[in-house]
Amino acid sequence: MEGKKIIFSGIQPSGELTIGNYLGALKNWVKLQDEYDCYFCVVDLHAITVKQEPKDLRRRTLELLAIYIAAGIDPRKNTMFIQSHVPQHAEAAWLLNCIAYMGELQRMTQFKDKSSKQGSGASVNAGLLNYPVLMAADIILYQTDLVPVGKDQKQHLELTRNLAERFNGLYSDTLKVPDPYIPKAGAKIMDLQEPTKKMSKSSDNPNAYILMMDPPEVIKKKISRAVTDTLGVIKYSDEQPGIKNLINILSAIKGLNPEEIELEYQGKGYAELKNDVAEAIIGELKPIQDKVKELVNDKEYLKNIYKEGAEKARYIANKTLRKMKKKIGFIPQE
Ligand code: ATP
Ligand code: LTN
Repeated sequence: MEGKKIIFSGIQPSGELTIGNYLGALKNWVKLQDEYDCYFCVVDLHAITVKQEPKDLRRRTLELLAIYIAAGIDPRKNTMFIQSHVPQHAEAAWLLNCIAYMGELQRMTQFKDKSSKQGSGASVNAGLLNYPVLMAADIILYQTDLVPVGKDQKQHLELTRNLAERFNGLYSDTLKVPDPYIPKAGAKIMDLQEPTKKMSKSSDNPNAYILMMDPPEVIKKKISRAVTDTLGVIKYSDEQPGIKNLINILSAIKGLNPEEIELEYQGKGYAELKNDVAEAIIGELKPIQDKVKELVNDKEYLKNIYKEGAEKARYIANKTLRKMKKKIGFIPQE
């Protein structure tokens, strides 16, 4: 592993995964695993910024690990673990919270969106505000070079960079300043019903998203109901956000440029495009779904992976945390 650049990324077990999570994040992780030393984390501490039913959180955490593996992340090559098993994350988050500004956290788009859903200021939990600081801690603990995420996380990455630079400025060079890695295709998969909004697993309308575990009939139905327009031509343009989104989905799955797809569908109708998009999604997801179903029943196998992953992660994370604490002026334990 020596000499390889380091990648860290994570997904929250806060709901069922959508094809947005898959095409924006997971599918790219699979491509990067050979070239980088990768840490892929199930970020359960982040998930509790919104209320979680304990038994659902337990089920989803294991299912998410199974999805990572089923999607093609090889547990022998990568470090895979559950965030709450590595207490250094919460501890480093505290250290960073003490150099983060209320103003910069309140300006985060995700905070503004999610806090407005939790009601008036008085009842918004502080975890939601501090969420990106914990994310920064996740990343800096591994001296991460690159963070593969969807476009919506770009602002959080900017904050991570600012916090790392601020820490280094205050206490001398300690933390690596990471770069985001945002894919060309699939960086922002849109809502199927309102194609100007990001596809989100927390949408109230199930027709708005496709889940990774949706069966083929459901995928076909949801794609056939996807909102398009009345122009009747297949063009990759902002004037046709619904069509653009379908082209993006196809492009991310097939590894083709949107322009190539546009050319292929010249003179063809929306029904044909929708049918092909549905078939492409089904073809991509089916083997993953079968593997997930098999893996979730093998609790011992999953346990071995997350135990071993956490051991390695704790060791690496602790090295950075120790340095941070020493520079701040805490007395080392030994
Ligand atoms: P929610 O939709 O409930 O706000 P989320 O799906 O955005 O949650 P995570 O589960 O933490 O939040 O997302 C994990 C990864 O998936 C991140 O890298 C994020 O950028 C990416 N992602 C999420 N939605 C999309 C999307 N619609 N298109 C592309 N990437 C996405
Ligand atoms: N905030 C991210 C999830 C996340 C993450 C991370 C992503 C938490 N910690 C570290 C990359 C690196 C989101 O997608 N909502």
